[in-house]
Amino acid sequence: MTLEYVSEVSERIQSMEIRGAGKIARSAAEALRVFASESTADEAQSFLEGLREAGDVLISSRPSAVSLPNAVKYILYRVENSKATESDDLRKITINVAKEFIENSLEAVDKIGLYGAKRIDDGDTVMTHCNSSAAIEVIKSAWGEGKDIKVIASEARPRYQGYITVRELAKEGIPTTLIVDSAVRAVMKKVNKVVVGADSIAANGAVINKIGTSQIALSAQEARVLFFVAAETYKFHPETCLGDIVEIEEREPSEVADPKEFEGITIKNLAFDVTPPEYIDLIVTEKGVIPPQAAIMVIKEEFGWAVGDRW
Ligand code: RI2
Repeated sequence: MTLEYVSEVSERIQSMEIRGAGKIARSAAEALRVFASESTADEAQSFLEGLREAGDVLISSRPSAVSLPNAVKYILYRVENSKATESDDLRKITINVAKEFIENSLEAVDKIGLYGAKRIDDGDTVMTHCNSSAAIEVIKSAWGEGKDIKVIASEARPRYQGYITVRELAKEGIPTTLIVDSAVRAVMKKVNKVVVGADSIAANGAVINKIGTSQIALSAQEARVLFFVAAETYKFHPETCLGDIVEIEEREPSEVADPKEFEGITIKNLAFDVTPPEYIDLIVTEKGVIPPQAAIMVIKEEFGWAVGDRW
């Protein structure tokens, strides 16, 4: 039984070599699949103990994207409730459930693209932030339908995931402009729709996404620009129904500036912020397009198993 691959994936998630809430979740599922296929445990109990340990390692990699614990807990829940008693059967179930999670996750992004594209009009200028595969799918899907759209994308300092976004969109031939994060308000009057992704969505509909998202939402609100969030249902945070607060990841100051050049100065590197539901017009999920106020319903329907009798 080896945790080698699991630890490697965990490190790659921490360093952000693997990043993006959806991708993190799929990589964790894949790591559990590999763990199961390599496990030599011949007793059900020891297989399950190893699987739980692997899950804990993965969950501890990054704190803000709930997609990660949701993926791990879902796989564990399905395996633990499978009634299988032999380690071989548990192994097969883990492999199948992990594969199913990955397939469903990819399919969800496609559906979000289709649903979200209906809310993008011909001639629109769409703003996006950071690098969200779900948000990009909405944009690509609208473009694929022949809509003549333009995109404005912000850099997303300090890790510059906006660079990935602009390159990806330009490859599709979509006219794309890159701006610095602080230029958002200056260009908002030219924008018709904002589409961003999510790392977590709380029970009250608040969206936790890349730092800078909330000021884009504020700016969009001021300019009466529609603000959409594209997110799979496994980005809704079950524990927030019970009062939990989503932990905002604080990363190394050195990602912002070299601390040696700023001695005696605190450099803060908050990776995410919270956009209140009042600033969000729609959340596009694979199960449909909903107002942020419906988040609690999504959690009840999709995560009853996770919250169980703690409701
Ligand atoms: P998808 C990213 O976080 C961004 O905040 C992005 O909006 C979100 O995950 C969702 O991404 P980071 O990993 O799942 O770059 O839509 O810190 O790809």
